[in-house]
Amino acid sequence: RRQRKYWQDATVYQIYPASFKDSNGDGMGDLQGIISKLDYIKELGVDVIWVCPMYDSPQVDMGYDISDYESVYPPYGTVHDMEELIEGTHKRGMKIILDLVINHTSDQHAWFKESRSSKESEKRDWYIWRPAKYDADGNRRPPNNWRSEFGGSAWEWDEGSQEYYLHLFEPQQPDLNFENEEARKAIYASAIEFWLERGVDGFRVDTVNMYSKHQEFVDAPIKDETSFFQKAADFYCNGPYMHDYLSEIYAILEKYDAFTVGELPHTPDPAHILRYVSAEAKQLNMVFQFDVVNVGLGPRYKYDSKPYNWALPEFKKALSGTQILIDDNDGWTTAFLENHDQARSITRFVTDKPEFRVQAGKMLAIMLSAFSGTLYLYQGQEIGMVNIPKDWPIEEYKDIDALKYYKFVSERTNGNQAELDAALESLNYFGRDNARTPMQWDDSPHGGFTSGKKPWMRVNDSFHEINVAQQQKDKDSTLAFWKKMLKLRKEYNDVFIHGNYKVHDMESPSTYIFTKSHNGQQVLVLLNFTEKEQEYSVPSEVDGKLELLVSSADSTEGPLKPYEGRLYLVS
Ligand code: TEU
Repeated sequence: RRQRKYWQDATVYQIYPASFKDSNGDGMGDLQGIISKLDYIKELGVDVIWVCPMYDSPQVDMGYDISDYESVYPPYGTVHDMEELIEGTHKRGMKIILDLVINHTSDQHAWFKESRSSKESEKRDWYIWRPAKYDADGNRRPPNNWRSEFGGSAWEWDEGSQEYYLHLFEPQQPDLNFENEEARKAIYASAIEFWLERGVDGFRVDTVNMYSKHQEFVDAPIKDETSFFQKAADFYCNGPYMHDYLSEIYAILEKYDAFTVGELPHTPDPAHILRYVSAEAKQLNMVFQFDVVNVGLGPRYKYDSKPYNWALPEFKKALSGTQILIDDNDGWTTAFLENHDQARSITRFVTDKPEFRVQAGKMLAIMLSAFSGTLYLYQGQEIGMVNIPKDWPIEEYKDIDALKYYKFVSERTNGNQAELDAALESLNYFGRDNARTPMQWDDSPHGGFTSGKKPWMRVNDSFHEINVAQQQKDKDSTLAFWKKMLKLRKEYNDVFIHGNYKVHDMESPSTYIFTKSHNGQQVLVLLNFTEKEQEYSVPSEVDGKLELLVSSADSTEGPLKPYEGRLYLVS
């Protein structure tokens, strides 16, 4: 094994600028709001903050549609505020990483405006333009049948210049053409070097495996008979030049000693993942695998599924895939359950029933803290925030992905109310909006998120019971528990963060029992995912006296209490 890097042992705290803290009462979170909470974050035991896109953007996809990489979305602040944030983070001994969104820009980016201006434009080839196809009846058709990630065609017809352009996400997010070297150099300079020069310590790299598309642009196989558009991830993910592009990016980052965590969707094969994260390959430092957050999703459309439509072994298998990835090789992994694209983990993977949700949150804290890899916490996870209340109407949902799905169901079923209710139920369970409600700071109006009259998105009504101020006063709170777990994780970092993982009850539908071992040191982790007491047996390879390090239910031995997590040191 190589020498350890600081980011391996780090806890990273993810901030969603729109919803973290509003400092000026306009209802939107902002950079000064983040700066005002740096001490809170530091005190939690965090080492690195990750700030989601704060760049200038028309906000079609909450800032993942960037119109200018070198300026800040005005409601969030200015580049000067960013410099202050970077400095404030460093002053407190923390690092800061930004989101790197370069697979696509906004259609309002100057480059795209120029590219679309005419077929002869100097920047035409910076994006992916293709002529129309025509069917037997002479109807215009897109170049192929690829479906975009948010549904509908991945191609948009441009009336002005009479060609289609590719967009793997919304039409307002045209894909850059990485085959064009000039475009690549320009995006590296604007999105990467500009911010490294201002002192950021690395990047979370958005959709990192989509830059290189198979250039034949052939039709994807028809698996969904109900639609012309088909899932095509195999054609636009992990394409032929992916690793060349990542080598170029790595070379830039290396000069600044910056680190990266890539978002790696549609890539289940461990050998394949290793090509991205092995230290020797010099591509990325670690990735987010998607198996865990995909548990229970519909096969054709992700929201075509019902709440809790999965069993515990699936969840354990997915998590285990992140843990065994780094056995006996020089790669690195991540431990996470939440981000701005995912529902709240307590609701999604355990239960948010009022009598159990605190237990559930503490149990997940034990699980995540004992996992190998860099730990990622999403804002609000530390206080056990839960999903949006079930009775919120669709009008409270803001995410383009959710609203498009709802519209799609409405069209598919001619507005059938039962189907629409089912769609809302699914969005309430899986939807991205669950993560995007404002942070719950206290029990004053709007949870103390804003002093203004109306936040950009409604605050989850649970702020009366779940908020930072209340939990700071309570030594048994989820917040206090997370602080304790993050300390333990540092204290026992060899075995928690770098240990070898082994699961002992993969097929059990009720419990999750695993061990971590490192150079003769061992811990045993016992988790009860049910609301009943559960007996367990100590795995045979656990050889020694069990010394309790922590229990989320204050028990020391005997059967596991409902949703209890317990962690023993084997000595
Ligand atoms: O997400 C990319 C991604 O692959 C998904 O998880 C995506 O959220 C899902 O397909 C939606 O159903 C990243 C960002 O995290 C996400 O917020 C952006 O919307 C997306 O890229 C486009 O930039």
